[in-house]
Order: sequence, then C-alpha cells, then structure tokens
Amino acid sequence: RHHQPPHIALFPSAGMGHLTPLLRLASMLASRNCRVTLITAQPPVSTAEASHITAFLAAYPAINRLDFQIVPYTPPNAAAAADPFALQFEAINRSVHLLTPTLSSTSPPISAIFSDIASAAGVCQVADDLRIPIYIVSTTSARFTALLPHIPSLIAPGSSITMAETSVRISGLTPFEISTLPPPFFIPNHVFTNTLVSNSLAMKKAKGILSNSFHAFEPETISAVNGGNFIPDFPPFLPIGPLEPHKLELGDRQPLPWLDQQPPESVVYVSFGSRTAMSRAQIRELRDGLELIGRNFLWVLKSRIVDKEDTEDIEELLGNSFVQRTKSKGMVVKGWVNQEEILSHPAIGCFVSHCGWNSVMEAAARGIPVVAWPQLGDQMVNAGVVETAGLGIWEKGWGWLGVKLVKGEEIAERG
Ligand code: BUP
Repeated sequence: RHHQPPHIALFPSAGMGHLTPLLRLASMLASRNCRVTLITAQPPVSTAEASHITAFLAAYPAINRLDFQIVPYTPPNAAAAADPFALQFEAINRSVHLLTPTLSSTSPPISAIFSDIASAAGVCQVADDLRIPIYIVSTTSARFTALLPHIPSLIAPGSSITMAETSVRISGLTPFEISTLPPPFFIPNHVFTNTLVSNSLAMKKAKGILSNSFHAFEPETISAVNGGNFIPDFPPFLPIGPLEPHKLELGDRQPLPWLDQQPPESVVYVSFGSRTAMSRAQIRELRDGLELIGRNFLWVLKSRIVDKEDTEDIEELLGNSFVQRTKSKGMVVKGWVNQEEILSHPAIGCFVSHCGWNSVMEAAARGIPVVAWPQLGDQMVNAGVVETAGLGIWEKGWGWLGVKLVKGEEIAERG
C-alpha cells in the first residue's frame, strides 16, 4: 500500500525568538519526507520576521506558504500596550479560528499542526475543529515550560505568588524564586499573563510538547515532567534540541572578516536578542563597562523594541570618541547579524546574553560560556538554568530591564 507523507502545518507566533525555532523545525521536517505548510500571521511585527520568512521560503521551495491576516488587538490597559510582541500574541490567539475553513480544504489534508506555545490556545481550537492532532512547540527552557501549566493556579487569589512567599514549589523541581518570575505575572489582567494562561490551559490537549532543549542540559526538569507525577495526563515532553540550524545567509556580514583577525577565544560577544531595548543611560554604562574590561568585543546594539524604529546611529548612541578609541578592540553593529555564524567563529570567547532560549541553545551547542544578563519574561528562569547547567554565570543583583541602572564599574567587575 502506498503511504502519503505526513503533511504538517507549522504556526509560529510573533518575534524572532518564536519564528526561529519554528523555521528550524520546518526545515527539519521538510528534509525528512514530510510535506510542510508554514502559516504566517500577517502583518508581522518586525522587519526581521518579514525578511526571514521571505528568505526561508526562497531557500526551501518545497515548503508551502499560507498567509493569514490577523485582526489587530487593542488592550483595555494602556501599560500593556508597551510590548507590541505581546499584543501580537493576543491578536493571533483571537484571530486564528478564522483559519479553520482554509485548513480544512487543504490538499493533501493536514495530518497535524505544530503550534508555537505562544499561540497554542487558538491553534488548539483549530486542531479540535479539524479533528487533527496538535503538537505544541515550546520556545523557552524546559524549566519555564514546566512552570506554565501551574500559572493559572499560581496567579489565583490566595496562591503563593499573591501571599508574598519567596518561592513557588512544583513537585520534582527546584523551587522557583518569585523574584525571577516575569513581572507581568504580578499585574492583574496584563495581556502577557492572560495570553500565557490561556495557552497553558491548552497544553494538556497536545499530543506532545516539542522542546528545544536536551536532557543533559535540564535533566531534573525533563525527568520530572516525564516522570508520571507531574500533572495527571500531561502530554509527553519531547526534548529535541538543540534544533538544527537552517540554511539562511541573512544579516550583516561585516563582523566576520573582523573576527578572522582576532585571536582564538578573545572576543566577548554582546547581544540581548531581537526585542530588548535598553535605555540610553544603560547603553552608555555598558559601553563604559566594556571599555574598562579592555577585552575585544563584538556588540549588537539595539535601542528600540521594534527593529524598523531603530534608526539612531552608533555614534549618536555611544559617542564618537568611544568609537574612535575602541576601533582596534571592538566592533559595534546595528541591525541583524547571523548570530549562529558568529557563535561558531573560533575568535568568540564568551557571550553576554539576555538568555532568550534560542541564544542559550546556540551557545550550549558550541560550548560558549555565557554571562547571563536576563532582561524580560522567561529570561531569569532561563538564566538560572544556564547557571545550574554550568554553562555560565549570572549576577542576580542586576535585576530586570529598566529597574536599576547597572553602572559601568559593576559590569567591569564581571570582566
Ligand atoms: Br538580535 C539577533 N541575529 O542580530 P532569542 C538575533 N539573532 O541571528 P529574543 C540573530 O535570533 P524571545 C541578531 O541567534 C536567535 O536565534 C539568534 O532568539 C537570532 O531571543 C534569535 O535568543 C533570537 O530567543 O526572543 O529575540 O529576545 O524573547 O522570544 O526569546
């Protein structure tokens, strides 16, 4: 009997931290005898997402593209409007049911949907309507993923979070310090938390949770989640990381010839991911810290959350004299670089990272030591994982983005 290859539809949510693992999975499935349809929410938040989707589909012509127009979401709460990515998560979740008719008429029929965890609630409904299995792709650490199904009860009145305990206990896991949990958990009705709650409730309906992590990196969590005593009927947790890189050559290539001229393991690579914008004052302290440390550095500088608004040039942000003084020691770039290629370069000695989970796995895959400086969301929990796994160090006193100005001297002490 002739078997049709499975037809997998993948649904990434907003932001490069979400698109990247889903594109990697799409390329892995396409190279393993699957038909693949990539569903892309339009319009995306950032230019980086738009250009990666276009380049990816050009590099993998066998993958089908299914564009999906979403209805924008305006939150009732003005503070929540600050993060365009969180708004897009919510907008996607609210619009995604509109996909059902399109997906039900796809030929050959869709065999399963792989959904980003950030859109799991909406996509789960679509999978239910189509009577096909859903696999949830976790875009964060196994440890943060293990926290997710507990969030609805954690933020309920009278729970340990609201009773001002210092830590949260979950069976089989090292307690979570409350100070390391995302600050929006403590703001009632915050859009980030609301989206997370509905997505976490969808987790039990998945056939499996695919994770970009691996057993040796998070043994405690992975054993606990799959051990049978975690949550009744919790789906299998499938650690398949670090995900294989896809073949896209996007990004500013100027760091590479410069790296070629640096001694092995001499360069500190500094990047806080695609959606962290430090204040001007913090950027200047980091600049002073790097100069005091005196090591070679490669710094990917961002001053706005969304890339298309990030128009100030390097000299405006750092001052002309810094750029001149450090010409022989360092390189500062604005705009997209190919981080995987940079981390694979022998000149890289360590990575000052916000601990976005893709960055952590890219460093782990290459054994690059990490200096963790988490800024937002899941990143403190991820930084704890980095420390426990022995990949890096974390100065906890530096706190969340914008809460405290970390002085250049303090940064230099870590050098
Ligand atoms: Br910036 C930047 N080049 O210039 P994370 C990022 N990346 O290749 P984030 C580049 O984007 P969330 C650049 O290698 C990683 O694969 C990087 O994902 C790549 O952090 C990805 O590390 C960024 O998870 O997302 O962007 O803050 O907060 O959603 O984890």
